[in-house]
Amino acid sequence: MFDGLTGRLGTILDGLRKRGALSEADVTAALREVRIALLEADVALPVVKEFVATLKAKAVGHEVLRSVTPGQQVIKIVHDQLIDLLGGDTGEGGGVDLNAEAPVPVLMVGLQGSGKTTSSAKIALRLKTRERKKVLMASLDTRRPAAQEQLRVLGEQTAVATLPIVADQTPLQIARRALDTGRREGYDVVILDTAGRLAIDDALMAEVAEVRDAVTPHETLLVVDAMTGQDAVTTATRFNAEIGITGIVLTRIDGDARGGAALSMRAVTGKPIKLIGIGEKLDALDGFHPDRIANRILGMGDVVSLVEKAAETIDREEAEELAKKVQKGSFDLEDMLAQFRQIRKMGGMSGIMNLLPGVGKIKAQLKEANIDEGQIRRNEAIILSMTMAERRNIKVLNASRRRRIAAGSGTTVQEVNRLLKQFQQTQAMMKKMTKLGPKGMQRHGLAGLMPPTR
Ligand SMILES: Nc1nc2c(ncn2[C@@H]2O[C@H](COP(=O)(O)OP(=O)(O)O)[C@@H](O)[C@H]2O)c(=O)[nH]1
Ligand SMILES: [Mg+2]
Repeated sequence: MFDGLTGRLGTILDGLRKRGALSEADVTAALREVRIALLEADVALPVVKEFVATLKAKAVGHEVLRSVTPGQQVIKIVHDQLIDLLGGDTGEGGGVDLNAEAPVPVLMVGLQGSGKTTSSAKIALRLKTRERKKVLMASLDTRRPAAQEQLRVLGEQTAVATLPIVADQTPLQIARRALDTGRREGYDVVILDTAGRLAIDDALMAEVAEVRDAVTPHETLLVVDAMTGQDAVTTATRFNAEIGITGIVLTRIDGDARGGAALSMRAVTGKPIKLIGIGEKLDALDGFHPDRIANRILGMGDVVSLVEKAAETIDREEAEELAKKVQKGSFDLEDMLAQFRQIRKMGGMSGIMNLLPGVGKIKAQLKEANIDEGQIRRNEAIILSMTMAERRNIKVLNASRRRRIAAGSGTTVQEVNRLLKQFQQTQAMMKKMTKLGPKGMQRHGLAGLMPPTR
């Protein structure tokens, strides 16, 4: 996501940062490049214009240009402006609003193939596991013969209830039956998955409107495919005008390198992106966090998502602990050991790579470093051969202790030294990451986080 934009903005902003003083002309020139970068990311033209105009108004202020770190200030302004563009920092990460009387009706609408049925199941699974909600799903798609069956199968895979299929019912009849069942059987949420069309037409809108009037949904979520770029934004505008939507589920973010739909959606439609689909698997759904996405776009890395991902794989407390330590800089070899284990549990480096700062650079570094699992295991063995006191304070590790550890772990003193060096780099990098902020980490590179090789 946002690959091109991240690279371009990174270069532009790095250029600003490197200069000590900034003139108004410098800022204007940089903003011209920002404009081009956004257009190339397929952001809607009116959105780009307003974005750049607002940036300019804020960035050429005297306080900014006269400050000690004008480049840094401009980057902060871009960062804040991006968060605004994406819908503001709500801190909640979107998600489905269930603040209504149960069973809360959630209507899923959108064009055919946008991901409605998949997203219905993903949302149901998310509500079930995260919020312990009892969810019922019903397919109102009577148009495609296999559609109701598709939802039933997804229900089985996620262990979420689906409304029994009754032949020859109309969408409206199914919707009513779903709500009745929801009420009678004590469901918290009823998700209604509608049929789509290949393009917006009156018949589609009439059918959806009829269902909407019958069930008065608390949430009407429009599902759109991010890869269709500005078409997704147009679709959202139409649906909102004709049906009235409460939020957007943007799917196939995983295949969308440019990000134009994500960046324009809020500004053009006025409706929030609530969830994003990031893959075909049923857990590939994320909340939409403008702040985290702005960080990602600016190459600051999405450390929060990284920690969350870790938390899903490992113990949540352990992950929170690690995040705290990273922030405080009190990271020791015990933590590094936990980290090695996590990396292995999380399915190697590739899964977490995209969440880390400076992705482009890291990929290159990773290739060079040629990480292998075996090396991670050897590093684990080295740390395991140390006493707890040694793990907490590596300063005590004199030559004879290092020899003992090498022998104990079946490695060499060189390997022990390499691990210790890497640990010190990681520690230093983590300090810098919190002190210098975003780009500090990128510049320093990720070598420190990676196990030494060779
Ligand atoms: N890569 C990717 N594929 C998705 C995503 N969401 C849905 N799909 C795929 O898109 C296809 C159509 O999805 P479906 O839910 O049947 O669309 P519907 O016609 O709107 O109900 C399926 O093959 C899904 O696996 C996503 O976020 N990422
Ligand atoms: Mg469908």
